[in-house]
Amino acid sequence: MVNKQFPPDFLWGVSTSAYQIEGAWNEEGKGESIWDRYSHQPNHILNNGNGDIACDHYHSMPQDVALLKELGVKSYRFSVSWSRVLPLGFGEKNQKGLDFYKKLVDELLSVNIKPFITLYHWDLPQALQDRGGWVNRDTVSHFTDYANLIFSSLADRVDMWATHNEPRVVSFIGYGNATMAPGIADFSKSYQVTHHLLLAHGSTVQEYRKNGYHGDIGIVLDSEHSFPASFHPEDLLAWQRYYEQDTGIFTDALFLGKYPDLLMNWIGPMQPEIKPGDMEIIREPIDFLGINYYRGMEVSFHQTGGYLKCKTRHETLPMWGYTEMGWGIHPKGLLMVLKNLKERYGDIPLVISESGCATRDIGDEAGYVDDQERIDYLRMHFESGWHAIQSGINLKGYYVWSLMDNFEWSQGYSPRFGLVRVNYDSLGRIPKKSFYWYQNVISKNGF
Ligand code: GCO
Repeated sequence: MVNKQFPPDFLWGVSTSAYQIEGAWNEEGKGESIWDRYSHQPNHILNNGNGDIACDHYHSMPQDVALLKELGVKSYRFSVSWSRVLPLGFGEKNQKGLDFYKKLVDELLSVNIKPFITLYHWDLPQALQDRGGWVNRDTVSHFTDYANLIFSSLADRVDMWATHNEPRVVSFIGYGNATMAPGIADFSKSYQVTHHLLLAHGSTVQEYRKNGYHGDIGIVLDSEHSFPASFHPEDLLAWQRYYEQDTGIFTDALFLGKYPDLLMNWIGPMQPEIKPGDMEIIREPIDFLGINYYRGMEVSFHQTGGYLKCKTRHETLPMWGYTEMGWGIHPKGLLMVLKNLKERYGDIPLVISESGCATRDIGDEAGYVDDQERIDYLRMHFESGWHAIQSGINLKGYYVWSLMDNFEWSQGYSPRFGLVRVNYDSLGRIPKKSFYWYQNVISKNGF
């Protein structure tokens, strides 16, 4: 029996990203990206892992599309590797790289799966990093040109696009605490990087419209459910700074055309340089907002809590513990994040563009994983999605992270997020119990 039925055109999907699955890091003309460079340097990645081979998706793409077909997803979210199609980030294109994505799109369409393409999932071409990366305003126009190249090759058959994935991670982790590429430990750059990422987003959306494409274009942000530890004014203000840096700096810019005052006043001289007209570009209306949701976070004031003076604590369900990432499990938080977005910015179409968890995942002799924990996690979060729809939130789809186990950035291959187990020695794929559970949810359009 199905208790929680979803709307008929609901987009059940799964997500991946290029660097995390493709491998073939220097094959068939691909240029070096900042993730290639960063992971090839010692001590950046757990066990000195890297994405050189990853899941070898570049070579086993048809097999992976067959898995998607078996799963029954309506849509598949993946990203294009910029340096695979433009090895230097600009100039000469690499036709073989473009052909790979064309073939992927053709395969997906042949089995009725709607491609959802992310243009930037963190893998800047290294040649652009050498020119200053996202601190350099020129990267904005290089990104727009790159996007145009992809649109001209694929936008006739692809009608769902995200400019960036989680720009916060690029700005504040790539450039702030440096545990992600390009590994620059300098928060004073983070705000200029944020501004340029958003500018690149806005100008790409404008190009998309100008060229008359008729699909949907948006952006993907990560949003935790954060909340203050108490009603003490110091905690409330600490939480507000935290929230504005985590989410508000992006959403206020995208939907209100301004950066949040409290945070801007707090960071003072680190404020970005904004040229006249920039905020109008950033505010260019989008067709949907993608939200990656993973966890709940309690925030309190702490005198030595970094320059934001915040301390965080993962909030998890009673008796549940934490995922293998150490993240708190907070399904209701998803509903709260969506409600909050609607309250602040109005009735924007929303998509859960990522949601999932890393679990302990021990395979049996055949490699089969009985990942009941993942099923429980997903069911509770789907339930929040369902409640969101019942309460009138315009939620269009739900993409599970991830189709298969893959390269989890600085944590290497240790956390496993997949519905499909990847044996990293043989590169074989073995669907887990959660794969079959999700297959059933999709086929019934509910659970
Ligand atoms: C992100 C990325 C994914 C991660 C996933 C699990 O959200 O960080 O989009 O690449 O792998 O979120 O951490």
